[in-house]
Amino acid sequence: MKYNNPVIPGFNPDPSVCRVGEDYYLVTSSFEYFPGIPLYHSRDLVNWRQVGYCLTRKSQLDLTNIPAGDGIWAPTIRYHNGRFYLTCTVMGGIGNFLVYTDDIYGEWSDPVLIDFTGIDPSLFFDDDGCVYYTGTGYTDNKYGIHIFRLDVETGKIKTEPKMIWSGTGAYPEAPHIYKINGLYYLLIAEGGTDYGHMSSIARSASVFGPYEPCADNPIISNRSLDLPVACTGHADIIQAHNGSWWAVCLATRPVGYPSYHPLGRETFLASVTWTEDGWPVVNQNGTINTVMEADCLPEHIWPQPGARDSFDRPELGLCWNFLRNPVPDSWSLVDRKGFLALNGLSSNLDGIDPVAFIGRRQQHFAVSVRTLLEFNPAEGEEAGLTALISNSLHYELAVTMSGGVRQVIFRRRIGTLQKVENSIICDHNPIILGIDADWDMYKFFIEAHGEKTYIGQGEARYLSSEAGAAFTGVFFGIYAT
Ligand code: 6LW
Repeated sequence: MKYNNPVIPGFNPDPSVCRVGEDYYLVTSSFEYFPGIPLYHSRDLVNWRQVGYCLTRKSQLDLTNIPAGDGIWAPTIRYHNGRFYLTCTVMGGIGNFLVYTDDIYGEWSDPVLIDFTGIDPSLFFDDDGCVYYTGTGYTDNKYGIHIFRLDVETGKIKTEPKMIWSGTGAYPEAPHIYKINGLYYLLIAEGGTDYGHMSSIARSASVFGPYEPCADNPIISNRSLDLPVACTGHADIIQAHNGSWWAVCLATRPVGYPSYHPLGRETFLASVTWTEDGWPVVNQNGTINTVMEADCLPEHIWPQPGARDSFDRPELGLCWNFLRNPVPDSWSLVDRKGFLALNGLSSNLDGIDPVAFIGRRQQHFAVSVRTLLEFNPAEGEEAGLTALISNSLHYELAVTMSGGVRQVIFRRRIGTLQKVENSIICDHNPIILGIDADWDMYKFFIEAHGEKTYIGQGEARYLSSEAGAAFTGVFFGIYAT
């Protein structure tokens, strides 16, 4: 049967998956966005629906002053004895921690801190009741995969962290341990998260090693191949309820030349088979594509939320994110029914101070975005629509008042280069602000009385990690300042 990748499109890197009976739960990294760690649910591993976020309270995730690209890195989700555990790192914040919940549709605990300096933590629950923590860190200036026993209740480290593998190349990261047929398998990412990304595996009779690398490493790699998918790696594997095996991993869909990927790193799925001597083979030959052939689980499709949000429910739809923690009075769904009210703050999209912003991921290359804005700006006030990948890479179309003149402006910021490229005097209020996007260009327009006027455009290439954004993907957002 054929299925399409990515299975979760738009910025959704570092996927980790667990199974409870016939239900699958998957989490991805969310960096400087709040709420933190989107949580997805599936019954067939191909079709996913978002059911919430793991970190929904500031007591769980304080993103104050967190720069773009820091924040939530690489969560791991595991299910053990009726409880879900999630371990993760807040870069630039509390470091490594775990949270847990007994109700996947409910709230997660406050963080339990884990005193290990490093990234990409994972948990492994052994049959004898011992819990092991793996992560990437340093011993004697050597970067590699470390393991120690953990008291999962208190977060206390019970054995000295031990380096167990440094992989086969650069940047051994994202370790996960699985016990399969009595052997401990250690799956890692390597090569850095860019075009050299890959996944490798090793195994041992003892959880502390020594680990023997698979002769066929890397087991996932699209390096140097002319495919529509690149940067494959950072995987988690799982046995499905019918006995089949699968890998989820991150990958990108680069476009253009030299290539770039404005949608960020997305979540991909591949089938896994096993060799006679017990090594996993991902999608027959370790490569991953947009169209895949596999013996899939019976299809289970979810109704997806509509593309339009009329802001007429008491809660924000799950697709919406804030940049860092929201300032409580900076937004409201009840001030005016059917509207999202943004109360502009003094800071804007260029910094890392609190900003009145609500956005959603760009999930497809060819999209059209529009929002109706009603706004009576005072001098210097501004509200608008942005395509943004970081505080130093964004384009926006905004209504503002300057020199006593109400106008619509189109501005681009690319690194330290910043320019208002167009401004037109405009009295329409309300006004529709829109973006027509494809893989090449974001074209910004206004629409009033049914007439569409393009105001400016910006290359998609400069809203990408190739242009300097770290780790994330493009958001479409509305903001006020
Ligand atoms: C992630 C790590 C990585 O923690 O990128 O280069 C980091 N690899 O595995 C952020 O996604």
